[in-house]
Amino acid sequence: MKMDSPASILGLIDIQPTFMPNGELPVAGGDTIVPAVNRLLARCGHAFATQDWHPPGHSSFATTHPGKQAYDTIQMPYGTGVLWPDHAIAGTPNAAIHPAIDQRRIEVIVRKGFRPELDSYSAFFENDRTTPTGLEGWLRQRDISHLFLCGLATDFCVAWSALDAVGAGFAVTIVQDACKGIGLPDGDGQTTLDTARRRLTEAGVAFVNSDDV
Ligand code: VGL
Ligand code: ZN
Repeated sequence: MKMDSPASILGLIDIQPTFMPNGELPVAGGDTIVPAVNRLLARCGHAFATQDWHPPGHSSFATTHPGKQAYDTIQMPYGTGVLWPDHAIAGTPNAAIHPAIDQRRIEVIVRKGFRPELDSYSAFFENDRTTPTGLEGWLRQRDISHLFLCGLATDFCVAWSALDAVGAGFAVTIVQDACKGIGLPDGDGQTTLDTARRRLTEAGVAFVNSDDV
């Protein structure tokens, strides 16, 4: 399926200044994907975007848990979670879609992570894995069957979105040069990028470069 097919959509995952150099949760090179994303937007048939959108004092912030540091892990009621620097505060300029992104083709924007007690990486489900964002229904009602994903971060919100999309029955292609990852240690000398790449490949997610879609 091609990206400009009526059944395809380009998904922009969390392309927000908060995840870029000078942001609160900087992803190395996060700003460098913007030109490639704009080129993809100019060529796609449809597009959606997500925004990480947290209230102050969110449960995923290390500052909410006395004695904890950013990038520590913690037991949440729904499983192990990573604690992050305060980031993506709803309504702040750094939580906006990056101002250099050409939004003309973006048909719907999904915000996630706004429940104080629940973190949210995926565009489809919050991290309890049961609370839906509504995106799946929107895509189905629009007869979309193939997602092309780009954005931040490859090993967290892009990866979780891609795996949930596969689980929901969509074909998924990750545009790898239009993504950047965080890469936290993940045991056995592996990083979260290694783990994500393995899981995504096993799930049948395809990887392409933006010049090849
Ligand atoms: C993200 C960590 C925390 C992401 C969001 O967009 O990948 N990562 N919140
Ligand atoms: Zn977040």
